[in-house]
Amino acid sequence: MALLPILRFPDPRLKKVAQPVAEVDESIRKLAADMAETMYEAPGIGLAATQVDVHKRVVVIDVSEEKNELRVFINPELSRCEGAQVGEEGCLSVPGIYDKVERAERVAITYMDLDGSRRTLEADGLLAVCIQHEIDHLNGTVFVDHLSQLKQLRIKNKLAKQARVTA
Ligand code: K1U
Ligand code: ZN
Repeated sequence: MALLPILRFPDPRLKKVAQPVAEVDESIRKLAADMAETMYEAPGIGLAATQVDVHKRVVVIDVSEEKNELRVFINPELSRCEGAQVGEEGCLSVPGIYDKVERAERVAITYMDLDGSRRTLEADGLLAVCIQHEIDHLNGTVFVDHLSQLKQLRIKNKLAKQARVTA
């Protein structure tokens, strides 16, 4: 397995729309394993392939306390969204920034698993939020895109300042 570098907002590659996976083969299973290692090491509760500059529709998520419930979603698609919830979100591509975002409370998705079998899942709470956050990444959207223009400008300035300090 390998740790993969994570793109940082406002890198324009985070705006690319990821392409569907035609076939779940060894290269996709290796990508998912590398993404999981990268997510656990960060640490985070999710990661989309877009964030590691691979523009394929692959997502890994583990919202468990013990970090022992890895979920891999290939070609995830929202099939149902119900209700609304507002919660604080962070992003491994926007380090140190947290803000409130409104999301659906419950979602249903279709996806393929690591064997290429088609599956469905219903989720609520943090898992539902994380699924929506990661599907946004696959569509080229970062959570700060849901915030006001003023907040986005402040975040860009803060991250640019951080980058100068660590350079
Ligand atoms: O996609 C990402 O950038 C990962 C992101 C997922 C996410 C977090 C919160 C709400 C929605 C989606 C993160 O994992 S940020 C880090 C984080 O939330 C966390 C880190 C360590 C322990 C617990 C949470
Ligand atoms: Zn993110």
